[in-house]
Amino acid sequence: MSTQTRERDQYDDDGYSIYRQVIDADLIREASDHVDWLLANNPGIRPEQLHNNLMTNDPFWVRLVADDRLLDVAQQYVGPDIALFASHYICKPSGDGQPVLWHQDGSYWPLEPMDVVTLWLAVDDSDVDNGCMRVIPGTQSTELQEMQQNQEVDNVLGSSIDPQYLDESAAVDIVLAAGDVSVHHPNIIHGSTANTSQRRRCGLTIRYIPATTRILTDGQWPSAFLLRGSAVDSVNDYLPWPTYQSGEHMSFRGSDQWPPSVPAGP
Ligand SMILES: O=C(O)CCC(=O)C(=O)O
Repeated sequence: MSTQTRERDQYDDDGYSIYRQVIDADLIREASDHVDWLLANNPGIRPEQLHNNLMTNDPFWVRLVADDRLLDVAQQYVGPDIALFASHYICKPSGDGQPVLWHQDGSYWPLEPMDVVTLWLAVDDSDVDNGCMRVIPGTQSTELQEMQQNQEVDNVLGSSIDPQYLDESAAVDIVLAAGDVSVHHPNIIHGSTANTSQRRRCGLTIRYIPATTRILTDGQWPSAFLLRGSAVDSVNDYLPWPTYQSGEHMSFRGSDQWPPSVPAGP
């Protein structure tokens, strides 16, 4: 049985929590190199839009989201059998980094039940000046609403929540140092402003599900990996962990031995 932590208590009360210095500087450096590598290999994609469809065959990405320190945090929310649903670098370049308008994540997701948690790993220091994430505490109890198309300004999602659900005066800034992690609930109303500073603001969103949550998809979901524990029979089809190929993938510490032995299937 998992122990209730101070962070978990805050999540239950407010819909979010913060864990300091989860990932060491060397791995954060590799994550930052990974963003540069992805951008070089995917010309034309904005750095806010590095999505999980790019990770199906990316050993470093899987290595990062399967890091035991992140899974130990995720386990406090989803239990010991952990799969990945989605992951996305939101890398706001200096000067013209796009905002993420106020929204609820679960409204976009084909999950049944909506049992899922997001970890947001700071790849750069993230603060008010470079457009850190902002949350409205307590709104995890707001039912999921349909998001509305919104192109008033260039923005990452192209949609936002109806303003009637929004009390921006209650927003809290999630200020993180590189290597810190924030955790948020799929219903919490959150977003972030544009990055007009001279510093990049990069974070990796990681959406973890318990093996009991079904991904509703017609085909193979591009980032369905079993990361810890066991699968549940007939719930999801999981992808094999990608094998590192020199020259095809970004090299990283331990890449020649990647993947290690994978968790047992059903
Ligand atoms: O990175 C951001 O600014 C927003 C992140 C977000 O909306 C999310 O993780 O769901």
